[in-house]
Amino acid sequence: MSDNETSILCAAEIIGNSRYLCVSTGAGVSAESGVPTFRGAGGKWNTIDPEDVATYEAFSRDPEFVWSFYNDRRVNGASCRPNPAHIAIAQLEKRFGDNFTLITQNVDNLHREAGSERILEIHGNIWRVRCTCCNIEYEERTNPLPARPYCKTCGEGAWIRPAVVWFGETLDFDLLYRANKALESCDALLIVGTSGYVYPAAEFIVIAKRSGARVIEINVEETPNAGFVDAKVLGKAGEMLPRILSRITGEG
Ligand code: BV8
Repeated sequence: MSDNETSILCAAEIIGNSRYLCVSTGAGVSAESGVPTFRGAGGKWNTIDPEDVATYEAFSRDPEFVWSFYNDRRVNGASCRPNPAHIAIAQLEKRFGDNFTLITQNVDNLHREAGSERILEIHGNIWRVRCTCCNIEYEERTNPLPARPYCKTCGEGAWIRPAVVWFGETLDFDLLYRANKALESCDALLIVGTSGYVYPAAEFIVIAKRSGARVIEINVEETPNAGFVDAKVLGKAGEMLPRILSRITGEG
């Protein structure tokens, strides 16, 4: 049996025998849907400096340039659909019921479109906007948005921004509190498609391990988490997750 097959079996055993499952996802879970990742081969940050487009300072300096970056992602995102990884995670949620929490760094909405409901979008959502004047937040599906998008309430001159968390901005306290509670409660943490580079998400494995959870990681390459995981599944999330799920359900 290959090492990876052994890891798939080990992952299925951990999840199948756990009481409370936490899943933490990054950009890699959406790669097979056509959403570019940030780091690694073809990563967004290989050609664009995050400081130029994903900070409040960048937006204050040149909001049109920042919106051109997010409009490109919205236009690309409109043609992206959930892949088998998103669907498998939604099926795991159905299996675990209230003893399940999905924490995602992704802003692409694909977990919701796949049917996930117990989801914490800790970095926000690219289909939501927030007014920089009145602070109202709402879903805005106009795609692409105008080069200079303004608040639907305040009107001309009142810029809206993407309702996402930029570097240097704090995460929503309630979301972070709920994520930490779930990580402290789980006895299995499944980490899918994250480079483990961005904080505070990079620390989720520490919280879960400290609480006694066993950890599985699915990635196409080794990450800094490698030394801490109980099962390391090397492969594409869209291929590995259905294989793990079928082992759990006895169909595989
Ligand atoms: C904060 C939203 C308080 C916008 C994003 C402690 C130490 C050092 C630095 C810090 C720290 N605390 C805070 C910081 C600063 C900063 C940070 O972490 N910097 C990094 C660069 C070191 N953090 C913050 O500013 C956070 N705020 O902590 O507030 C504070 C503030 C200042 C100072 C102290 C405390 C806010 C961070 C949120 C930033 N916003 N996104 C947007 O999307 O436009 S982050 C951005 O990166 C995305 O959300 C993305 O999801 C996220 C993380 O990246 P990944 O998801 O991991 O994606 P990546 O491309 O890196 O990796 C993809 C992985 O998938 C790879 O491993 C690849 O191998 C794998 N893969 C590819 N294909 C597949 C696959 N795996 C499986 N299957 C496949 N098919």
